[in-house]
Amino acid sequence: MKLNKIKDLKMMADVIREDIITSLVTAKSGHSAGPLGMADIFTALYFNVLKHNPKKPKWDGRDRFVLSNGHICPVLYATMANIGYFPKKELLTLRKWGSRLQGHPHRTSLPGLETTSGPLGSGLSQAAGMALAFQRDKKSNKVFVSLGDGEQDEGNHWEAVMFAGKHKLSNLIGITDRNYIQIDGNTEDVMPLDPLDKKYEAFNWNVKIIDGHDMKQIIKVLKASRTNKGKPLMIIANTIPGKGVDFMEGKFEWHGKPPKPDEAELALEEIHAHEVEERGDWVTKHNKWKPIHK
Ligand SMILES: Cc1ncc(C[n+]2csc(CCOP(=O)(O)OP(=O)(O)O)c2C)c(N)n1
Repeated sequence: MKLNKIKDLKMMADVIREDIITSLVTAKSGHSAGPLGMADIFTALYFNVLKHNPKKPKWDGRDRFVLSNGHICPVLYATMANIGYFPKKELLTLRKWGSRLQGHPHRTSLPGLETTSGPLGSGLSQAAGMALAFQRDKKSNKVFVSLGDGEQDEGNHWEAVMFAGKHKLSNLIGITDRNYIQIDGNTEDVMPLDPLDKKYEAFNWNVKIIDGHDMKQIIKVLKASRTNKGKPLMIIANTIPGKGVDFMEGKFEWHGKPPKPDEAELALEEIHAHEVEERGDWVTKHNKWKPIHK
């Protein structure tokens, strides 16, 4: 299912946020801030930009999507379920024993996952390898990779940055979740990264900086990335951790904990109120993309 209208994409992002909250409160563990912050970008990727087919996850012509910041997988799972990779009710098994939806993604368990991830700093190397193979085979597939900002404290990440710059991997598109938080504080206190754009430019990358919650801008830049030329592209997406849930927004304390039941209720109310504000009564009457808690 492709969504072309900005209002439909925004609505889907809200449904995905609701599903993230519901899966986390059911799991009783997991990460809240990163997944909520990246919901708009994941919606844009899977519902508009990526070439992929949920019914044929191994289709050769597909783009590759690598989740390097594996801990934000609740947003990946919620997006994949909404677009049809697996039944939505399976989101309620997040982090359970035997579930296909582990706390960090396990490639061979779930169709549609390109890599197993969790150890930070390794996704860009994997994605660069895929991009180099496509470049050598003269194939038009693109490789998109989602990266945390705190993740970029890892030294091996920068080896891959150099490698991709050297090989001019213009089919490689990185998306940095620039939310300025990591596990125990602000990124600039823990290990300063700014000016991040200048660092990538120095390593021979193209750079675009976007507002990671402005759906129009996200779609424009992601679509344009398909014709990126000469160098790899890093999209630095300024996002708000916990976006959509007032008491979580901007707080690093929500990096790695789930909402309690009363907090989840508040969060769901707030996200639903946002949907209604955006689309009015249409939401309650016609919402064809029902979140799992309804
Ligand atoms: C190699 C490695 N070291 C440590 C961790 C534990 N860890 C998980 S998430 C995280 C912080 C990552 O920060 P960021 O990439 O900014 O993610 P965000 O807080 O935005 O979700 C850490 C240290 C890990 N997963 N892998």
